[in-house]
Amino acid sequence: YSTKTNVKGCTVMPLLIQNGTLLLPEGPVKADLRVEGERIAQIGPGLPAEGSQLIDAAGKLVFPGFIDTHTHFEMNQGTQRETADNWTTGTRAALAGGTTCVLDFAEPQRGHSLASALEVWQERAEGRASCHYGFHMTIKDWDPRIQDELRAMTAAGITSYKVYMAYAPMRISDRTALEVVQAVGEAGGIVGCHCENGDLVDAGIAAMHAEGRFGPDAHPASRPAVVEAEAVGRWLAIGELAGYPVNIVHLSTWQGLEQVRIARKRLQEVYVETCPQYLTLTGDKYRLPGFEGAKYVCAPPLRAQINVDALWEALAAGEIDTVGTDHCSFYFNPTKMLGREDFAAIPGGIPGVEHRVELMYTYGVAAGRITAHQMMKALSEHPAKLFGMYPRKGALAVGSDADITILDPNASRVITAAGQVQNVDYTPYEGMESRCGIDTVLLSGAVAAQGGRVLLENRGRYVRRGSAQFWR
Ligand code: DUC
Ligand code: ZN
Repeated sequence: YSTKTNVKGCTVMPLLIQNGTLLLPEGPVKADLRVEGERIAQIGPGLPAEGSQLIDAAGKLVFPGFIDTHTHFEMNQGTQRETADNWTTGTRAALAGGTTCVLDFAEPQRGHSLASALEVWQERAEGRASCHYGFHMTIKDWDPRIQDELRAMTAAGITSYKVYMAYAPMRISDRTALEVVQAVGEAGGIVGCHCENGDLVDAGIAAMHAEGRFGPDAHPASRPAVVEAEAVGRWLAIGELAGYPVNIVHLSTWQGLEQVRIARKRLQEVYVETCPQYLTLTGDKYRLPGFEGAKYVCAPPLRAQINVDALWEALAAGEIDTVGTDHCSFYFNPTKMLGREDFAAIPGGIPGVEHRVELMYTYGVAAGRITAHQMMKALSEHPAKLFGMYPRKGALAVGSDADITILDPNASRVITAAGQVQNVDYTPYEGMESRCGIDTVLLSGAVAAQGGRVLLENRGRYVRRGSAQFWR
């Protein structure tokens, strides 16, 4: 076999992953996989080994590199509420945890162009990212000038957007949301929505304050399930009127799920993301002693167990399409402490980019709730399809990028902040068991992480994405 150059620019031998269980698009198959240069060159049983560097994957699961559909790295607005992870540390943690590509949210400042946000995000990520990356674009303002930018965004490889129904500085009206979905749809993109009713959240916070409740336990009470479900229903009405498929980010409730089912009954095309925190943690955390509950403050909030069960069932039934982290890490001390006197001032967001794969395997696959093939779809194939990267990414297939994660189902460990790569002083998953190991991670054909340790840094590249491939 001919030698080729890899992501480091070095000449490398072909690499042969032997005897693993490959999670192919059609299902798991015991076979070998050869990588040449940055691509997958061959898949089959008993491939000849001579001339190749060997990786023994016997007893292990070989996945197409995992894609995190939802991160917020370096969301710094020049305030005290800066995120703990920047592009260097966040992508390093992603890679250590088996994620080879992240889609982060570029956030224009109010009144600024989409191009300005893209430029800032490109500058932050370029040369610093340790995994591959793309950007969704957040739309806060909507006017003819912004609408005109959509074509340039498509050309730049931005084909997915987000709007917010909550958060005073970002939320848009229903009428604006309708126009955004139509314009983005015409441009070949898809819009996701943060579905919480902002007015009702404001009312909920005021009601908590009026009752003298200022601690973290008031956070979930201020934005209960119905606040999400109403917004999901409204967002789906907007999608139906616009006549384009829409996405729902970080769904957390069974009531929201029911709204999705109603929309699908009327044959509406809707895609749904949830996050590991809504699948593995519950709202009990907000009642931890002292200010501990602040570590779990995120929006939407953690919910009761009935929602956790419903989300797993929906994932297993194919009703939920993607699992992204919404990684938005803040130091407990000093950043979360900004809300010591008032839960509404606690910066909302939790870390997760490093632990998503282990959590989904442990509490999903090992627990018998979903299969490894379903995990592959939710964490790799579906993100790649919905966000215009398939089959270059999201598939173990000849010609696809050799972004590959080998998982050892016979390893185990306990997740701790002390042992994490993420640059943050806690993890919401502290003490939880991981019933697998992230054995080896290939990034564009190069061994970039092993055993949770990053071997190659700053080799991530921008992914210029195409239009969504819808499958519903
Ligand atoms: N929710 C959070 O908790 N943080 C970042 C953005 C979001 O939607
Ligand atoms: Zn988010």
